[in-house]
Amino acid sequence: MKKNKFIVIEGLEGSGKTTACQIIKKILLSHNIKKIIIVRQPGSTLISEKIRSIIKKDYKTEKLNKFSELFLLYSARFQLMENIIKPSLKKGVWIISDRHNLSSIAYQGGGRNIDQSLIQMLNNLINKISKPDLTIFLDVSVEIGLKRALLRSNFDRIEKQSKKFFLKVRKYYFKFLLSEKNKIIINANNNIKVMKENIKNQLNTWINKN
Ligand code: Z5A
Repeated sequence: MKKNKFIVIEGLEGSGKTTACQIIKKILLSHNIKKIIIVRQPGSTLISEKIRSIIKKDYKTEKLNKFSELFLLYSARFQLMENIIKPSLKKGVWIISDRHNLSSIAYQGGGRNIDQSLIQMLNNLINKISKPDLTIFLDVSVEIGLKRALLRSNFDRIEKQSKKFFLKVRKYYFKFLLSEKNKIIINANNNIKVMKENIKNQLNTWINKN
């Protein structure tokens, strides 16, 4: 039987991460892997979901400081790692996580210009709890991603950022993906059917090898 793994999905808004999590779950089930949980970041614990709503809401009369945003995101991540991911991995459960450390490198480091050494320090603490076995990056253009996100619902606080912000986020994703050993990059500009086939082919190959 295969050892359980911690799989992370990353990408810009509208890249299809939520859709891909369900696709990945079905692929795992086809390998007779039954113990699977899907989590989202920030979120997926009681406290982390409360933090998520603070992060997404535009309070209008009070701007969320970029360091407050960073530490809130990591507070949510520590809650999730300690309370859900670590115990589940111990029980042999496969984890599919919608976003993880790389989002903070790209959004807070790239988008908000926070020093990467601070983010790296926090990532090191998170990685001590557990490190992902695989990162699947859904690569969508900023224009297509935002168009999809807008079709789905009104923009939240972060989605209201400028195109320049998201171009920097995308640039940082790629800069840091270079050093990521276990990764799969999927062209997410394609329609869902093509994206699904690409994920299926690459993930099946990875599962058979690992
Ligand atoms: N954030 C951060 O700054 N730092 C961090 O460390 C972390 C997060 C962890 C989370 O909000 C916000 O937190 C996010 C980054 C920040 N903010 N922004 N902006 P979220 O979870 O609400 O947003 P998101 O993570 O960006 O996800 P999303 O907007 O929900 O998009 P998605 O999950 O990638 O896509 P989807 O829901 O699967 O698809 C969106 C729509 O497009 C939907 O109608 C689909 O049917 C459609 N879709 C999906 N794929 C396709 C393809 N291939 N073709 C056509 N249509 C498609």
